[in-house]
Amino acid sequence: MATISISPEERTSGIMIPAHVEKAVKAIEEDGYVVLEDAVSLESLDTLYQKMIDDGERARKETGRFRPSGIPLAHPWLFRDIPLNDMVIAVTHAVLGDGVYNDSWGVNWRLAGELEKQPVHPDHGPLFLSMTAPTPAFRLVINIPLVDFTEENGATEVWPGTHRETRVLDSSGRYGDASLYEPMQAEWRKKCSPHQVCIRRGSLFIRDMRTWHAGMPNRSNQHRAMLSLQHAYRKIRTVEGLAVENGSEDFFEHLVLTTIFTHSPAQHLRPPPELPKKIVEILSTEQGLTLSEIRSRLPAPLSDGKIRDAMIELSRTGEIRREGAGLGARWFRKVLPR
Ligand SMILES: O=C(O)CCC(=O)C(=O)O
Repeated sequence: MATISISPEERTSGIMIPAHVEKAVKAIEEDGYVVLEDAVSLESLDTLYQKMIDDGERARKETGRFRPSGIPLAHPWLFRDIPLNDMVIAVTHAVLGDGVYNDSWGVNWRLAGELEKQPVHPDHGPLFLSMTAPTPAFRLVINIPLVDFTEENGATEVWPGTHRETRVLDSSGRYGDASLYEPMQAEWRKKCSPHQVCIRRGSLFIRDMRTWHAGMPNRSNQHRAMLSLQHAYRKIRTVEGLAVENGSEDFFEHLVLTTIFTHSPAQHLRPPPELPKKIVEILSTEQGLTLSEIRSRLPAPLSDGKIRDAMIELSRTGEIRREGAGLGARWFRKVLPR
């Protein structure tokens, strides 16, 4: 695992030494990811984690269950060394070039006692489905743990080198049909030694989105949270945009990194959509349904947009999970700890 220790001088000045940038670029090219150690202040991380835990616990009073919260994209929870971390930007700019932009920001939770391993998957398949040589990276994920990452609490598993896989997993280039994917996994397992990224908080890892990975069981008694930002090459179509609180946009100004916004209300301020419970009920009786099968079982017709919003909300709070991609994806209910 290539690890770069950020020095106090680099952190204070926001300028990463060229040898560190070069090492990071090489690791992303060869392994599909790199760790930057001590790149973020603990104060920023701890304040954010505590706010998200408090929000989740408040929900427990109403619903009886901890509700994993989205990231608060509003003052006073905006910390420059997280979305505008100069060390991260130095690396993503070196890989993706001028015009690099950030259009996605989320949180991956593994709740205390959540014992199911997530299926191993890439977040994006090869860019061109007919190529036999891999293209350079075009989208990078920046994963920032909010707690120390250990084997016990579900540090993410990564599969080094798998960003170079050019075989098409399915038409959308993502998880693919299990019968095709399992032999490929057995093949890669022999040559790439998957391992968990056990790093202290303050450290982060930057991953080519094609690199296979999985959320792991959390056997500890602390909820594990990890921020997930995406930086993309300027000619790649933007997928989301950050839902920041109105009036916070100026905070995101940066000479190198452009942030893309959406105009929906900030995620943590949005009330949960009303439909999800019905979908959870349907998945309690029948697991592994496609979206159209779920739609056909709903008591009243509902627009695809509303169903999609509900699925996003339920995935975000960890109640359901997807296997596969596109219209063929199948949805499962997860058993969550209380
Ligand atoms: O939670 C994790 O460790 C990984 C989750 C993830 O990256 C994903 O769902 O794509």
